[in-house]
Amino acid sequence: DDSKLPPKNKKKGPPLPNPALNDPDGLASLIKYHAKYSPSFNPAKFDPKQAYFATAQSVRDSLIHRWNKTYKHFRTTNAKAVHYLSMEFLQGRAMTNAIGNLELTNEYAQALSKLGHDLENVAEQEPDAALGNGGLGRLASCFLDSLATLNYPAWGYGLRYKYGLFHQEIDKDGQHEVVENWLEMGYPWEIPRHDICYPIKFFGKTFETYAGKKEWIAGEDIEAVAYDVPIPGYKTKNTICLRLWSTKVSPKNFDLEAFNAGEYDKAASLRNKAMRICHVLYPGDASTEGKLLRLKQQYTLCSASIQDMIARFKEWSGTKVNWNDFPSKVAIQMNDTHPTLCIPELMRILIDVEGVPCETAWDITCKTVAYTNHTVLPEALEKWPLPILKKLLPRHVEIIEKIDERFVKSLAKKLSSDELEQKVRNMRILENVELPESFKKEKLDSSQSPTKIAKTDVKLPRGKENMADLKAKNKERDEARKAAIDQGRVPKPEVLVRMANLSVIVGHKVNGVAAIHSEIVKKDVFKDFYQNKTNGVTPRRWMAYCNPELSAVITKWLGSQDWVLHTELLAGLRKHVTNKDFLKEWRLAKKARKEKLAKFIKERTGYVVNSDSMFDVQIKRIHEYKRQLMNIMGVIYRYKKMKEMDPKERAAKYVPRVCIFGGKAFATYLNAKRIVKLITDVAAVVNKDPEIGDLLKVIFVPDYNVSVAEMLIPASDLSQHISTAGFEASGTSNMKFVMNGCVLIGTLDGANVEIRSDVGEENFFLFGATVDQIKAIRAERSAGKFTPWKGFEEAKEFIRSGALGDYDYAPLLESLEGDEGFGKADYFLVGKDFPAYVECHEKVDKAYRDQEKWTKMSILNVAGSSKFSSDRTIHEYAKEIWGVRPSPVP
Ligand code: GPQ
Repeated sequence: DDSKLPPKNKKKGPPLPNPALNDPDGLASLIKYHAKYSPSFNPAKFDPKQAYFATAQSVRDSLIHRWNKTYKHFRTTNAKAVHYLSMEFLQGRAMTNAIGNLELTNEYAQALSKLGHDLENVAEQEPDAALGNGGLGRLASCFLDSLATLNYPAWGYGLRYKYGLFHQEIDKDGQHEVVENWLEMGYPWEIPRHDICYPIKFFGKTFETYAGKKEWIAGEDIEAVAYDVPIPGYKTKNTICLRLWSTKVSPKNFDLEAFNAGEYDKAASLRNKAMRICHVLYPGDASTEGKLLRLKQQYTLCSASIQDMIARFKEWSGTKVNWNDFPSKVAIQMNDTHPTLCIPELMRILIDVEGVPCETAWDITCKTVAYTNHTVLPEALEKWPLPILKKLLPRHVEIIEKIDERFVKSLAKKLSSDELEQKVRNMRILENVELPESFKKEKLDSSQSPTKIAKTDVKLPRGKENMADLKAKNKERDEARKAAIDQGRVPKPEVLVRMANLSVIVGHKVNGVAAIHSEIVKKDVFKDFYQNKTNGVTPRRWMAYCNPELSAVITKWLGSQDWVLHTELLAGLRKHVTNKDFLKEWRLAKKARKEKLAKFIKERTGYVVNSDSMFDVQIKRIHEYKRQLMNIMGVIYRYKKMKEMDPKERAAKYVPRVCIFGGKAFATYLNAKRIVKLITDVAAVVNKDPEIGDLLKVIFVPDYNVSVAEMLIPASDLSQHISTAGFEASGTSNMKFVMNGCVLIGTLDGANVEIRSDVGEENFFLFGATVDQIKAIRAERSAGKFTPWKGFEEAKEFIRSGALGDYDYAPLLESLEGDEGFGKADYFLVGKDFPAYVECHEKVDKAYRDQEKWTKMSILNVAGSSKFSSDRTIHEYAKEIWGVRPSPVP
């Protein structure tokens, strides 16, 4: 369409326009310039895709400018910087965020409109960068936004996966995973840095050289090359760097001889091996090959990042490198245990390459690294088989074994012999290894001076067991086990490396991610210097940019936009809560987003929903502990009851609701996939029932990702955070919903606890068993004493009856049945909590009928959301863990 072409650039040649950036005409000419001279697409076309790429290029120019200034400034001040290591960054789209943080939203909207385009539509052309699975990765991305905004010297380090999280397709058989080729059209936000490239080694052997020095000669060599993504802060020049590593081989590893002999696969085999490392996010690790690949990924991230930090430290130190200064310049935060290999890698480089004495290297490493724990689910705590780790990283295993040995010795000096064996077994890094014979001797010889490992002082778990009994039982069990192994009746258990234990032993700080979670981990992980850092989310992306309508109302009534940086100002909304005009504007803003969502739902699913209905939303990864199953069974129960009533009674009892679900199931997690299928089956039946009409609709939004969340969260009235108590470490979408004036229904789990206390108990729908009740509930059940509520049985019966089609739900229903057994006995207490859950939803219906009251609840949720800004979280980490200070670019 010629009419959409940018007006012809009158000047000859490509001198870059240098407009005042706050001038829409100048921006328009910059966009035109890029549309014309960017080589990646045909200049004869200027459709929304091209407009997106050209606009992105123009924004990128500004970002690079600020980014260069930022690191020049950091270099001049040489202040301590934090390095956030994470295997996941769930960035989502970048453009709206970048333009917003540069405070150029209106200018870009006008510029694009002059060129015949609409900013929102152009921004939607961008594919999501989904280099993460869920909460953990999105948290890392929120942290980068806050680090930049608050002017902290910081780096993000991750991997540049060719294929990020899979694209979810839904059909009559349920979920299918399809690769998401997010890099296909090029990613305008990254800057390839071919000058920043480090060798990465795998396999091979270690050799003793002289005086106990070690040399590791590798069996496979690859290279990690940096791709830098600038992360702009809001209302500041500071723009920090997310450095993503990609893998390759150096050209010398390409076998030209083989290629010329026609052996093409052989010629390229090393290259393929190297490229494979960054192919996909979280490759399946059920097989040994899969484990090796995942370990290679983790090690690549750690080794390249540590080498980068060391190179910078040396360069910035000039001629006099003092390694003892390293911890006063470098803080490393490990986002869960995935980057734990940075511990032995830092020690290896210090000792073997830089010649630092072991004791000093140990001391430096401990002072540098800190660890965040994100789960108490045992299956999510990483353990690697020792032989696999040893094969891939022989030198690192030696270092890990040394750390383990020292730790065991230090425990021996501290604990009484009664508790010793059990504690050592629980706390040491290696699992399933016999205590060394010398161990008992060490124990007796307590006159030795304490080793330097003394910082790993432990606080013992407060078990109430009778120690003598326990000891006797353990001894009996151990002897029986040993005899069975000796006689070959039972295979010798594999030795495992517990990454969390390694992180806790070495890290100078360990933290959980919400108050309740930290309490639980403190009991299990038993560390004196244990901390809580309640998660947070960035109010830029999750309020200002995704919900401009509500943000405008907030800004108007607070009298300024300062709340975007200072969320404590949101409390000021409370004093307007009786003002009718305010309430009306609030409702209209929410309504505008609901209409947008209704349109989106129509496009994505074909279903038509009424935007006057209550929008009830549960979006997150599909997992049994998150209990989407309880939600959909509640919907089934509601539907059944509706069908039993006459229309009048039905309309009197229930308010019209749209129950919306979204989330991906891990490809091999069958019960999660069955839950997805169940939701879509219920939707197919309910949505076409003319008797029910608008009173109940069920929607499964396919391919849930960051951008879908940005569409759903602002439009929600009610959202569900209903995990079994004690299982959700924090949750972060709960915070986003609260910030968008959505009321929560939930259990006392994760950050719900703190949210409820901050927004007020009367503005939160609470139900369900609490953490301290769970054990007794399970015990009761295994004693055969639990009788499920008849409503729960009815819902199960409905699923079993075939009313939803012929899919086999038996395995899913079996997980809810029986008193004992793996994957059975309703481990996540759906049946136990179900009656309270249904009752709580009845309260929600009643409350929603009074729209004025509901609007007040909605406002009070936003007013109480201040603490959940990631700015607060980052300030806490900076002060209490990293020891870094803001350093704004002048
Ligand atoms: N979380 Cl261990 C993940 O998203 N992935 C993981 O591998 C682990 C934790 C989540 C956790 O389930 C949520 O409760 C937290 O809110 C989130 O991490 C961020 O801390």
